[in-house]
Amino acid sequence: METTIITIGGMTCMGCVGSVKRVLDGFAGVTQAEVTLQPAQATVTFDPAKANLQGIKNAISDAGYDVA
Ligand code: 9UX
Repeated sequence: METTIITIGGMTCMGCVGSVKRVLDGFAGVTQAEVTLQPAQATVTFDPAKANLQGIKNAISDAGYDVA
């Protein structure tokens, strides 16, 4: 497993946090996801054989939030 912290822009309330959390929990290969508003970030643990960081970032971006 690999754990990474992704800084997320555009999350303004706990509803946003829930939306991002849902996206991450539903992403194949992600085994654990913690999302916080302050700081606005996600701590994601995933199986590198099943998911990659860019794919995870794209999913967050597709949900309407900003990732570097
Ligand atoms: Mo809160 Mo976020 O009303 O997309 S859910 S701003």
